[in-house]
Amino acid sequence: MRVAEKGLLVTDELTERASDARRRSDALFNLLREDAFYDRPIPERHRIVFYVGHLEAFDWNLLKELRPGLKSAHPEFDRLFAFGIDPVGGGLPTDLPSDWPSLEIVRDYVNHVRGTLDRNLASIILEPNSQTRDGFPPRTLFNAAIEHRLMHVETLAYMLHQLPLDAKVRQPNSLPLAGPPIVQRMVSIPAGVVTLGLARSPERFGWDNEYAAHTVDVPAFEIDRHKVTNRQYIEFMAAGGYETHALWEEDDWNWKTAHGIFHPLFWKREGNRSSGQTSGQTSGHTWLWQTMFDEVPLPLDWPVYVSQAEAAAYAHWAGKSLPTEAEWQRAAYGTIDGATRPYPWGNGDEAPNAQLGNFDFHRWDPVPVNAFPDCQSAFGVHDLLGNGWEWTSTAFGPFPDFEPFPFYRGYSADFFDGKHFVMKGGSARTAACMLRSTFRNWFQAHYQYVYAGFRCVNR
Ligand code: AVJ
Ligand code: FE
Repeated sequence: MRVAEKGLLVTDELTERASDARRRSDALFNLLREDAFYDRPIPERHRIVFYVGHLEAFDWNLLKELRPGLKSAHPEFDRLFAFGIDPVGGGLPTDLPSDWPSLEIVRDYVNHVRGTLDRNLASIILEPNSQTRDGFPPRTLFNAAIEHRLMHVETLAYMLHQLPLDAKVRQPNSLPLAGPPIVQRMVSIPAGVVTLGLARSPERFGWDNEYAAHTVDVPAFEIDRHKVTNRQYIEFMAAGGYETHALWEEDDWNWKTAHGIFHPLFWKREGNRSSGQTSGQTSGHTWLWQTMFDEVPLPLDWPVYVSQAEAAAYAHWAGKSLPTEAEWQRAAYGTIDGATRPYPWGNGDEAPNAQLGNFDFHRWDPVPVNAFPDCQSAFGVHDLLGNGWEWTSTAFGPFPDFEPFPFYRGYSADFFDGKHFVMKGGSARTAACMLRSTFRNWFQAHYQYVYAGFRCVNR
C-alpha cells in the first residue's frame, strides 16, 4: 500500500473515532436538564458546566501545536477549562454557580473550537513526516484527545449518577441479565512471570504511564474467581465491619469516621423499613441500589462498588488481601507457560464485543458477576474486563523507564503521590479502546464515586 493511501485510512479511522467520541459526550450532556449543569454532584470535582468547556479546551490546548499560527478564539476559556481538580487531603472547591460563564457562551466556545480544529487539522496525517515539536506522530495526539474525551464520558457518568433522578432524562433500561447461582471460590495461580506495560512502538497508542514493558515474577497466590458481590459485602456489614477499627488502616478509619460512612455509596436505605436500625444490623431487604435512572432493591449478585479503603477493610475481615497490580495482571492475562496475552478470554486475541462483558456503553449499570461466562482468563478467573473496575493494593506509580509525555507532563506524574491506587479492568461505561491490557486507571483510596469493586487474594 502506498504511504498516502495508508495515511488516508488512518485519517478516516481517527476522524471516525473522534466524531464517535464527540457523539458520546454530547449524548451524555443531553441527558441533563438545563439547570443541572451548575450542580456539583461530587464535592471533590468541578461543577458539570466545567466539563462542557473542558473537553474542547483540552483538545485545543493539545492539538493547536500541529498548526503553528492558529489563533485561539478565547484564550481565557482555554485556561479556565484546561484542568480538572482532585484535591488530596480536604480543601474542597468553594466556587459558586455565578462564577461560571453561561451555558450558551460555553456552547459557542465548544462549537467554535470544533470548527477550527476540523477545518485545520483534517489533512495533517497526510503530510509526510509530520510530527510534533517533540517528535511524536500527530496521531499520538489525536489518540490522546479521543481517549481523554472517552475517559470523561465515563467519569461524567459517575457524576451524573449522583444527581437526583429528576435531573436526568430517563433512558430505556437494558434487559436485566441473570446467571445461575454464583459459585464463589478461589483459583490457584502458580508462580510465574507476567508482562506489565506496553512496548514502545509508533503503531499502538498508550498513555505515558503504560511504558515501558517489563516482566515481573509473581509468586503463587489464590484469587477470587468472581468479583465480591453485594451479598458477600452484607456479611461484612452485618459482622460490624464498619465499626471494627482493627480492620481499617488508620487513615481510612479516620476518613470513614469523619464522613460518617457506614455503607457503600451506591446503597440507599429503604425509607420506613430502615428506621431504628443501626448500621450493624442489616439485611438484604432494607437496602436499595441507586442505578443511573432508578432505585432498585439491592441486587445481591451484582459486584459491590466501594472505595479502595472499604475494599481493603473487607479483605482484611475475610482474612485476605487486595491483589497487587502484578497479581491482577497475571490472573487476567498470564498463562501457565509464562506468555502474556492481549485479552483474558478465549485464546486471548478476540477483540472486545458485547458477548464478552459489560463494557463499551451497552448498559448503564452492573450485571451479576457471573453473567458473562465467556469472559474468563486462562486460569479460569471470571469477569475481569467490564462490570466495574477492580481496585488493587498498588499505589499508582511509574514503570521502569517512565517518561512523562512532553505534551501533557502532568497526566500521570501529578498523581504519583502514594494516595492514588491502580484500578484494572473496566466498567459498563468504559470504551472498548481502553480495555487494552496495559491501560491503568487510578483514583484516591477514599473515592467512592467510581464504578469499581474488587476481588481478594490469598498468598
Ligand atoms: C485516568 C480517569 C483517573 O479522570 O482523573 C481526565 C483521566 N485526566 N482528564 C481522571 C483524566 C485528565 C483521569 N483518570
Ligand atoms: Fe480532563
